[in-house]
Amino acid sequence: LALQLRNWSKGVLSQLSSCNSHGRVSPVLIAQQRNNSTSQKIQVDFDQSTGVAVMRMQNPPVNSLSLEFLTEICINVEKLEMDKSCRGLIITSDRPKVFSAGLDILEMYGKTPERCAEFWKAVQEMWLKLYSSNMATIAAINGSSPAGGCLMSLTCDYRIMADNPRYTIGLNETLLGIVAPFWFKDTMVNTVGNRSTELALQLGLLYSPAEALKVGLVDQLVPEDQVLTTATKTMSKWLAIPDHARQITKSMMRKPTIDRLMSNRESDIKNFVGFITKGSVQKSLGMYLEMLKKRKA
Ligand code: CO8
Repeated sequence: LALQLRNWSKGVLSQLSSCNSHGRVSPVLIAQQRNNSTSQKIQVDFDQSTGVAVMRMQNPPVNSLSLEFLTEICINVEKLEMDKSCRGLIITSDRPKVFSAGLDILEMYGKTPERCAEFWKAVQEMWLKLYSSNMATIAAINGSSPAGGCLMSLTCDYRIMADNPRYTIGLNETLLGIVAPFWFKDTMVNTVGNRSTELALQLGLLYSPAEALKVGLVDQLVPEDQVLTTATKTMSKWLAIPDHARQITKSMMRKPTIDRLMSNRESDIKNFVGFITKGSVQKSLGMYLEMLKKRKA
């Protein structure tokens, strides 16, 4: 089964990688949009009457982004993107207390260089698809959102977070002894500016919701039980803008950042694999995993 899954995701990812310079996908893998679809780890509810889809992540325990999960996210986003009646996408979590724990650390620990490369390509793909989406996108952040989880929410046009001081959000890579790559950094700079990014990335800052609002990492805080309803209401404001004007504006703002990764994908994969397979980095990741386990105990 593992082998089948691996081959399947390989095939899908190689198809998914046929993006144009905006990260938009050529008409491969075109699937007619169904109203609702549920895969094992993702539930998509598409409301034809509003043109808004809600994508719920349900990858227990903490929605960590494994190769398999990233592939499912890409497939679901692509299906929605292809359906011109879908104009808005809300991303949220079905798991309690966590939006996404970020990249699956186990995908970066003790893995072969080939597998690491395959994984990283999927991380790139997820970012490209979401950051260049023509849909209006809102992250309904109903739990903690470290590292890759924060990156995923940063790809959206607007972020609404649950006002619960126990939750945190940020690019905390340095705490794991790893380094956020240039396109993580660019996405953060585009959102909160250079100085806040410099502090956040070097110190691996994980912000409380109130702090995140203050630096502009999220746009709005609401009580936990109102995250999704607020996202839905906010989406209608975004969809009141004519699509083409909003889309061209979004592309104008994001294209230089997207192009930068598009023209450096292979070297970025090489850098990642070279870095992550280093003995010293593996040791740091091992210690971080131990710390996560101990903290639990
Ligand atoms: N990957 C894999 N497993 C994880 C992850 C993860 N990111 N996060 C948590 N887990 C595991 C835990 O180890 C634990 O496993 P087990 O049940 O076997 O002990 C299980 O998930 C549940 O975790 P918790 O008990 O900690 O759950 P809580 O609800 O108490 O807390 C949190 C949830 C806040 C999300 C907490 O788990 C946490 O802080 N996790 C770590 C988050 C993190 O630091 N992620 C960083 C990932 S790296 C990344 O995304 C970008 C990398 C860029 C690479 C660049 C290299 C060049």
